[in-house]
Parts: sequence; structure tokens; C-alpha cells
Amino acid sequence: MAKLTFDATPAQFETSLERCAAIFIDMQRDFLEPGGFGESLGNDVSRLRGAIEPCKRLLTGLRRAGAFVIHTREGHRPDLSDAPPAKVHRGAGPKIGDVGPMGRILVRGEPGHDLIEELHPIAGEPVIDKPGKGAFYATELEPMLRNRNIEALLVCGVTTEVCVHTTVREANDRGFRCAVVSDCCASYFPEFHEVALRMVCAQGGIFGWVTQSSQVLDALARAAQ
Ligand code: TIU
Repeated sequence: MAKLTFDATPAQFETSLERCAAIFIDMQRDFLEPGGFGESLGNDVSRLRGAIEPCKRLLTGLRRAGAFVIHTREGHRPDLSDAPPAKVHRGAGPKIGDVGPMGRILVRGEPGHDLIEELHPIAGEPVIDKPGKGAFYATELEPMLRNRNIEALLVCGVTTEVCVHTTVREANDRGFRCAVVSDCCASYFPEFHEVALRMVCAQGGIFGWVTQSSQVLDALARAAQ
């Protein structure tokens, strides 16, 4: 096993290249570009774009090291049969399923639902389509991780306090150890980003660990030697 060890809060994170997976959560046009779901909820989508470059750099290092990379997308079937009415009818602006500049909002197969071009998956990187905020709810993520004997997750994506946090909580309760990569996550609310990260690693790491992409990149380079 190739050891993967890096500094994190509240303590050093130790796993192996073989037993960890990196998960990029919802880096979709619907959240990062104007005219999608994020904006329909009243958000300034430009706030998320700072995470793109760190994610790109980390993805390059992960691929070079041969790490297992998974992407997720939040979205619904075109008939919205998997979209709870309580979710569809929330908010004051356009709704899930309405037509916007990037096609129907948060609907699978529409341009806005796609991952941003900078972070498109390559062959061998599964894409999980999820109807909820957490990546485990109503998806095949858990068996996919168990089948590969994965025990640790490197978590990146948007938004920190919504889909990243929900996924980390779901993962933690299932026995996976999560290291959230702070500069590879972003929120429409900078203060929520900061507090969400603090919540993950408070109380001795109640939900997991928090680190930076530079730490993970150094560790990947060491592990791949
Ligand atoms: N609204 C918001 O901050 N996030 C979401 O609705 N989904 C994700 O975080 N992916």
C-alpha cells in the first residue's frame, strides 16, 4: 500500500492511495454559472469560482498518482418524478424544471446540469447522479466505495455548507473518514464556508478533518514515488 499522509486539522490524516477516493461534489454549470439553479435561489454564482483552479490542480495530481476520482451531480429526471414537491416549490425565483438560459433547471441531460468544462471527468472516473444534497442518499455511491475497499474520502466541491457538509455527515455515519479540502470548496456565503469547515473539525474532528490542496498534492507526490 502507498501511504498517503498529510497535515490537517485537528490532526494528521493518514490513509493509503489504494483505500482513499477523491469526490468532487456538484461542480456543475447549474451552480457555478449564471442562469442555473444556484442563481434561481438568489445567489451570486461568481462566489464559487475561486474553487475551480485549486480543484483543477488537485485533479491533475490525483490523476497523476492514479487515485480513484468520483464526480457527483445534483439533478432530477426530466419528469421530476424523483424531485420532492417540497424541494421544487421552494424559493421565489424560477423553479427546478423551468426553462432557463442553460436549459431546464437542475434536470439531468440539460446543459446546466453538466459538470463545468474545466473539471470534466475522464475515462474511469464515475459520475454519480444524486437527487438530494448528500451524495449517499438514493445513489450507488456506498456500494461503489465498499466494492473497492475505500475507507477515506478527500472531499471537494460546492457548496461547503450544503452538499459538501451533507455528504461528509452521511459518509461519517457510514464509517468513512473524510478530509475536506478547504480551498477546493466554496459557498455563496463566505461566512458559511468558514463556519462549515470549523464544524467539520471541531470537537476533535466530529465529522472529519480539514486540509488544503497543497498538503494533499505534496502527499500524492510522495505516495506515487
Ligand atoms: N444552494 C446551495 O448552496 N447548494 C445546493 O443547493 N446544492 C449544492 O450544494 N450542491
